[in-house]
Formats: sequence, C-alpha cells, structure tokens
Amino acid sequence: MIFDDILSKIEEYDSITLFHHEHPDCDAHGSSFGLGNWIKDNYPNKKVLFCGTEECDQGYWPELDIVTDEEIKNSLVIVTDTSDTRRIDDKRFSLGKYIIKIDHHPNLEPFGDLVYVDDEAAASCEIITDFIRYFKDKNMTKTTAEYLYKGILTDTIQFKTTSTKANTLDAAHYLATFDIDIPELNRELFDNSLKTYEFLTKMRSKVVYNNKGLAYIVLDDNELKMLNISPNVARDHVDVMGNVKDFEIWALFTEIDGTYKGSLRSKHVAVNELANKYHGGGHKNASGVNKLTRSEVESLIDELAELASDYIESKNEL
Ligand SMILES: [Mn+2]
Repeated sequence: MIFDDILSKIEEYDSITLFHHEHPDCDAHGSSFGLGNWIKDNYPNKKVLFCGTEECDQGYWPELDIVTDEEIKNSLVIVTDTSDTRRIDDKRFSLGKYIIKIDHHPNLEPFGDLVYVDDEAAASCEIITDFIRYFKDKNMTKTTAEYLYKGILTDTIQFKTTSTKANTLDAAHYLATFDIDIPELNRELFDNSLKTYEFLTKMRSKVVYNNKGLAYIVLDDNELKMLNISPNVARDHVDVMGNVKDFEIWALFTEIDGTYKGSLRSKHVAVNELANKYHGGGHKNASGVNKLTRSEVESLIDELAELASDYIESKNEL
C-alpha cells in the first residue's frame, strides 16, 4: 500500500518540509497543516516546517515558517494539492533530498520521487484523511481534524459539488469523531463580512432576468466605482445568482481596461463551448470569457438566452 511507503519515508527523515500551491486555498493549507501537525504529534522529535510565501484569506491558519535553503536540503519534501511544479509556492522544494507529491488534480506532471494522486478524491484533505485513518492506532487530534475538515468543506463547497462521493463523506465522518465544531467551522469559512453583505445586496438589484432561464449582471466602470469594488473581486461573486430555481444559466460581466471579462455558470447546460467562441474556456458548468467588446457581451447574452430557453423547453416537453 502506497500509504505504507509514504509513512516509511516520513519515519526515515529527521526533518520534513511541506509545500503547497501559490494563492493557497483552504485545501492547500489544510492538507499541509493537517499532515504536518499529525507528523508533529506522532514524531515529536522530528522538525516539521511549513513553506510558502502567501497566506489564504479564507478562515484562520497558523503562520508559515521562515525556512532556510539548508533546512530544505536535508529534508523530506511533501507537496500537497499542487498538480504541477510551476504552481508550487516556493520553488526551493526542488532542493529537498526526497520529494513526495500528494494531490487530487489530474496528474499532468507527475513530479517528485513518489507520487500519490487520487483524482477521484474531492480534496487533498480527503486523501490526507484517508492516509491518517489508515494508521488508526497513531495519535490524532482535534486540531488536525479541523484543518482537514476545512479543506474538504471548501473544496466541495459544503458537500455540494459533483466531486463529493461516499468516500468524501466517510472521511468527513471520521474527522467529525474528533469533536470538531461543525457549525462554527462553517461560519468561519463562509460567513460574509458586512462590506460583502452590503455589496451583494446592491448586486442583486442589478440582476437582469429574461424570464426564460437566463440571469445576468453587467457592471461597467462607473457602476464598479459606485459599488467600490474591483472587477475581479466582483466576478468572484457570480454565485449571488446561484441557488435560484428559475435560473438555469447565470453570468456576470465586468469592465476592465476598456473590455469586458465574464464568468458563466450553469446547472445542466454546457457553457464552455460558447465560452471558447468568446476568447475563453473552462468547465461544462463554470467558464470564463475575456476581452469582449460591449456588443460582443450583448451577442453572448443572446446566445446564452437561447441555450437556457432551449433547455427549459426540452425539459417541459418531458
Ligand atoms: Mn484541492
């Protein structure tokens, strides 16, 4: 079993350095802090260091360590939640004596000396939880359980994504046995600031609904200034239109440097082919478009409206 191989490497090294991807999210932090904390609890004589330069702005996390080249050179490097070396936050990972990659993204670049990728897992924290519960007799604490639960909860958007499988819930169940405060963790990760709450209220007043499955918002420079928000942060809130029964497709366009960027979302219809046509791309139900003129935005809206109404009509015929 590969978990035995990973553990024997951990046991072999006196020092372990953990790495994750740039712009870390909760799964990046959760998987490295979760695994690192578990190693510290079980092997108190080992030196465990958390590398990286960037913080995650969702939830509370411990501070990263200041790590010297020398410390990395003598260590076992474990990189979690990162599919390719280009995205590792702190390129000094390559100095390590032995490198382990643990990830749940498609294995496009199997870097390192030992690679464990499970692309069926909803989160890297699910994999680390599988690893930890494989060694059930070892020490496991509430703090480690919280780190891992936060990564699973965010990567699955509160257990709502298609990647949420029986094993995801099994892993979460195991973590819940360590007396973690589930509602408090949800609040920590998903409650809005007052500023965001007020912004979302204003955004809702800008939604245009065509009565046939398509909802959208277009924010030009002026409106963004009035909302006092950057175009990119505004687009992060495209899901202000999610969770509405009548909306099959929803989209948010923001003006940036004279052209428009857009985020497209859908429940069932594929929107990525249309996104490709408008200098963009992405996944079936979540895509982006870029560098559109205002009239291209209008024609994209027309095409999205057609997709949405076709879908609704085909559903009504059933
Ligand atoms: Mn992840």
